[in-house]
Amino acid sequence: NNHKSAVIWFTGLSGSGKSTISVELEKELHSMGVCTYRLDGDNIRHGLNKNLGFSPEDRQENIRRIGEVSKLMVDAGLFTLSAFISPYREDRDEVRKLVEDGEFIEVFVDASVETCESRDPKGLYKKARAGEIKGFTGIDAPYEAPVNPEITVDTDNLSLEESVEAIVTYLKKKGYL
Ligand code: GGZ
Repeated sequence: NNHKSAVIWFTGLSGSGKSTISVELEKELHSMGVCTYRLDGDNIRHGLNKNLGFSPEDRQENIRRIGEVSKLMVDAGLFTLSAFISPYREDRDEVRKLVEDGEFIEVFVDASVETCESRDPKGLYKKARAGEIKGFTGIDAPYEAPVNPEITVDTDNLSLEESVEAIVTYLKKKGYL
């Protein structure tokens, strides 16, 4: 149980695989005796951030609050897995600045809009195409890909297991685990 804590920040389009990968990574970390906490839309957007929508301003405030919570979790010694679209580079960089050097590990979950749209597990892309959801990331709202992420997982081509493995390998190589 001798590890440095950090926030593993997953960014990517809806349907890119952020949540799925974070759930599997968490299982892997637990099997190694690492304490974690996972933040995602289910436990944040229905509670702490239930007054926020999807305008650029609300997304910025969403990410700011999640960044502050992530910092608290890291201070508590937890590996914090945060999975949010976080489409704006500047907002992600603000979170990076909030924590100590080496405590922010940005994971770009890289899948093309075409791939995400073909998965469309909740039918949201279909609704966005039909104009029933306005300002949907990747359709009529921007997604700014990271320029220098610590890790990129290309989920167009990697399996879930391979994606998790790539992150674990990074964490070991950098001495987090
Ligand atoms: C993008 C939206 C939108 C719009 C609702 N744009 O696949 P999901 O359903 O579960 O993931 C998406 C989630 C995005 O919330 P985040 O907090 O991660 O977004 S951000 O970081 O940009 O603040 C999607 C659903 O909410 N959703 N409307 N317009 N995704």
